[in-house]
Amino acid sequence: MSSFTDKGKIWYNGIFVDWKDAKVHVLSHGLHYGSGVFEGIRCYSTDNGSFIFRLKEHVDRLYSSASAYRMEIPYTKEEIGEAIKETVRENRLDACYIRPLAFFGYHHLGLDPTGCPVDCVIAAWHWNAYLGKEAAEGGIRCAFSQWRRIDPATLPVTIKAAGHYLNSILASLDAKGRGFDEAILLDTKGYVAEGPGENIFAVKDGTIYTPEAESSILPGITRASIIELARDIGYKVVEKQMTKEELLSADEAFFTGTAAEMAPIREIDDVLIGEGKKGKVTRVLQKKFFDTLNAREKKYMKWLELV
Ligand code: PPE
Repeated sequence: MSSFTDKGKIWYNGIFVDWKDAKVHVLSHGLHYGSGVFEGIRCYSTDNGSFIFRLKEHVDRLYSSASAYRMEIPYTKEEIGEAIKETVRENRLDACYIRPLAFFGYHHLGLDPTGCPVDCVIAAWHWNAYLGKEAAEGGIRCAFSQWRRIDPATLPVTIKAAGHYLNSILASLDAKGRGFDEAILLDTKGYVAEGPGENIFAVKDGTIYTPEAESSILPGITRASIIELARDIGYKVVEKQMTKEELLSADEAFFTGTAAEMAPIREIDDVLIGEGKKGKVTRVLQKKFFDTLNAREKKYMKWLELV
């Protein structure tokens, strides 16, 4: 995990401040209760300029996340979209990861955040290979976590709220502590849900499976993109409940996510998935996906927004 370099500017409530000056009060509501919502967005450098992948969808999700917690972001979606692009430009970044965050700020403590200001920040930096340099090619080793994915009856799991990530942190610490690259969380019923920060797919006899959007998952923007690309190529994609056994006996499995991009899973709990290497379907999809991100697919240029 690479640490920050402290260089650059962060967009903070409408103005750019030096990286080291982007601070909050220790009694900010969001710090105590995780009452913040955020996004993870990627920008890619291509021969035709730098493009942000599915900016509109990410901004839309940020606002849905906020509304689940009755948080009113004091900017329009257009203003936030523009500020995201400006942050990339201001920092003279080409390929980067972008993290917009809105949180209940400093005013009072106590669980009802009504009256706390809504503070907004946008930071951007180089964040390569979330699951390690070799992941995209060689695949990763996963473990089923002892922690179950948060349940829709407990939290609005389909949105990206800061506090929800304590569940992901526990799963991640658990898997990494046992020497694995990443965790896989089951839902409270015992079906496969997702990774701590990734959606999961399996391939069996040429058909692609992924847990349905209604289950305990964050329905990822990468997930939706992969489903669309796969169907356009001609693969059958089925969104349904997936048992542990179905995943373990798959021919191929992979993770998708903004930070993780697309990473083959070669092993789960020391059981090889298929041949224990990047599978055929994964290879085809990954190429299509990376070509799309790099503005080499005319059909999907609709997903790219020029910085
Ligand atoms: N599930 C979870 C729980 C999740 O956090 C992410 C994104 C996804 C699925 C995939 O969603 P999408 O990025 O829209 O395809 N995780 C973000 C945060 C990761 C982090 O460690 O921080 C991300 O990838 O940006």
